[in-house]
Amino acid sequence: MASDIAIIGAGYVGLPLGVAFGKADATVHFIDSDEAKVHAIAAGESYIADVPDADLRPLVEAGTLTAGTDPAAVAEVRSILICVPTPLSENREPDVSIIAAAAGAIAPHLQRGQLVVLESTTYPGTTRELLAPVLERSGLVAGVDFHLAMSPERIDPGRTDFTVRTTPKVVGGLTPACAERAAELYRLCVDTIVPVSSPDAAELVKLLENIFRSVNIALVNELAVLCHRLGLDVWEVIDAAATKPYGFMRFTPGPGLGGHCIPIDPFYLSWRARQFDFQTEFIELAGKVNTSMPYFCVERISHALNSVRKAVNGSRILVLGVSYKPNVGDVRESPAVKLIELLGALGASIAYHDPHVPDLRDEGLDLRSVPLDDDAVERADILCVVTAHSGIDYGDLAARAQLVFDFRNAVPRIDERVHTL
Ligand code: SAJ
Repeated sequence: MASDIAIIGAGYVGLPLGVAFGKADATVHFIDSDEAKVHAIAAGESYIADVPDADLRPLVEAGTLTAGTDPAAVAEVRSILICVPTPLSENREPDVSIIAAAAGAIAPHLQRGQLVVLESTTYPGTTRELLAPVLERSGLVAGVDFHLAMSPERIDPGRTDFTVRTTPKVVGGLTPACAERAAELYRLCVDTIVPVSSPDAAELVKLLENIFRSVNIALVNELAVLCHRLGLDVWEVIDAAATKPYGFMRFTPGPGLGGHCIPIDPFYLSWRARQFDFQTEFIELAGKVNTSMPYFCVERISHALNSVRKAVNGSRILVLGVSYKPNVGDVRESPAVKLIELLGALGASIAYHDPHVPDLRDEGLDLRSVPLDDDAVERADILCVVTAHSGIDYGDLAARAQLVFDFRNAVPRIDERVHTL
């Protein structure tokens, strides 16, 4: 029985999207090169925190969701969604090779009348200039023989207040007919469709969303450094500014920028802009400020230890929270990892506690999360709150610790032992 939809890439974007379509009674076939993912789906076992087994299993058992590794299966479906990673290369340039590989795998099996949608975050022009020509190796013409559109993913891991259905979906088609065909598909599982004039516009919308965050986070990070010089409390200033009921959006400083979106996506646009002799100075400056924050934090930790006549070298430092943001276990691009590396290079003895991250072996660090027992807390020369997960009693920790550096304004400032950004 052919499925309605094939989803290429069953990761943190593809799996929740497929489940949302499945719940709307569309049949979905996941195609992923990772056999472990394929087997897990077939067993109704989710490997994505936001997708409970209770959502996945019934759809698999009903035959609504299936999975496989063979791209030839796309020949049987009406619509093909590409949800593959778009990382940066070694020299911080867009790496769209995974999109190209997915398109190359689809092309031999592409059928007349099918719809192909790219969901991966990428630079404006990717759909038209990279995806279309590879798919046209099929002999079919994009926008004529098959529909082609771009609809950027807006899956936010860990978020529960907005779902696939309640998050508006931007859609840009190669032609108006392509856009309408894509909109018709997404209406199955999304309440609000936002049509834009082209795939390029849709690609740029997503980048603007994430560059907006990167630049504003850099702004408050720069303010945090300035406030330290001025002897002002950056948290007080931001909290008071956030009382403005209009024209302001609260961002908070921290040890840097983590995750697989915000530190990466802006450089897809700055790379593309350079092809048009254009310097995206905001993006570059934001990147400079955000990547400088772990170094600033090391300086602040050093000064805090100095205030009790200790050096970083030889100090026992307990890092609290190493994932890239609260209440997730993802450590990709996490500034905590950079911070640990820098402190280790200065001779500190590092331990960490993170209930969501059992170990840091994948980050090249021979460290496992330690329990927050008295020994760990009281033996530490300084306890550093780098990512403030929920469910931790920061006040109790502050009372037990010798010294605290709080990078997230999570610790009650009970006395002068608690230092903050
Ligand atoms: N961060 C700060 N200060 C802030 C906000 C974030 O230092 O005020 C840091 C975080 O600690 C983290 C990094 O920036 O290290 C990124 O945080 P994020 O809140 O932007 O979370 P992400 O990376 O998961 O971004 C995702 C994005 N979602 C999609 O791409 C679909 C982003 O567009 C969302 O706006 C964001 O989640 C969100 O709002 O949670």
